[in-house]
Amino acid sequence: MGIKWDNIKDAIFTGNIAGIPILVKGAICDGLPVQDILNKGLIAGMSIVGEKFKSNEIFVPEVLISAKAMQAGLDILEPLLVKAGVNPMAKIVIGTSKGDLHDIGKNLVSMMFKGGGFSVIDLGIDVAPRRFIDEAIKSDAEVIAMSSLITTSMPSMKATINLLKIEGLNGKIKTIIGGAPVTQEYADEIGADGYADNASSAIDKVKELLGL
Ligand code: B1M
Repeated sequence: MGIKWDNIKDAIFTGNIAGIPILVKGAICDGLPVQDILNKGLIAGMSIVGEKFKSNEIFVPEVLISAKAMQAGLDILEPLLVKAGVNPMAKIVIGTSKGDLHDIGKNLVSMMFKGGGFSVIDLGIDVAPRRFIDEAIKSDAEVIAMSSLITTSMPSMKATINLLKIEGLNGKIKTIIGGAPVTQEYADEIGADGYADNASSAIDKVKELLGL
């Protein structure tokens, strides 16, 4: 069945948004386990995308198209995975911090998390500290991921981490931050558990934080 995984991986890598649903449905009809279709097909394809993105062999437009292809595959697999009782690796609440309307990078990170096997609750843009925390508690999430593209929205990330500390949730719910003006130094300064400078390293960082 090697060729089937290669077909799916290639379709993710080349961003074949129309082809992925056909390939995934074909694999399901052939009786292949949904977990294998996810891991050996879609996630393996997205890993290649992540590696090539990291090494500057491909760039944001290609990654966005691959991410859309990934989403098209996940949309078909998701109900089957739930039915099969396959648990996602962990739950992540993600959003762009309060005062900030930029969402392209956040969407990319969100898609990469989904592609990496995480369950993602995307709160969108302009997300206040209280909302991040309420949603993380409600959904029993292990991670809050915050994106900021403008310096004026960075203090809101600090406010979220401070609120987590006040509520005794710091450490129980891990925090990861990122976005163009954000740095490792800033993450250290505000007490974030993790920092990543791009979407693929965000996956590595969350896995590291959760010991996965
Ligand atoms: Co605005 N904008 N913008 N903008 N915008 C920037 C960010 C800016 C750097 C442009 C500039 O002046 N050179 C500047 C910020 C300056 C600063 O504070 N340092 C700026 C400004 C000033 C503004 C406005 C204030 C302009 C105005 O109204 N006068 C305004 C702010 C509105 C607001 O948010 N309140 C504004 C508005 C807009 C648009 C609405 C027009 C549009 C956003 C559309 C949208 O997002 N839907 C926009 C855009 C497109 C940009 C630029 C041109 C591109 C941003 C982008 O999408 N990059 C940007 C200049 C630039 O960056 N070259 C700029 C592509 C994206 C894939 O990269 O988001 O960096 P990025 O995400 C990366 C990494 O950062 C990382 O992974 C991603 C993939 O590698 N990452 C994470 C991101 N989040 C992460 C989270 C993680 C980990 C990694 O963990 C949780």
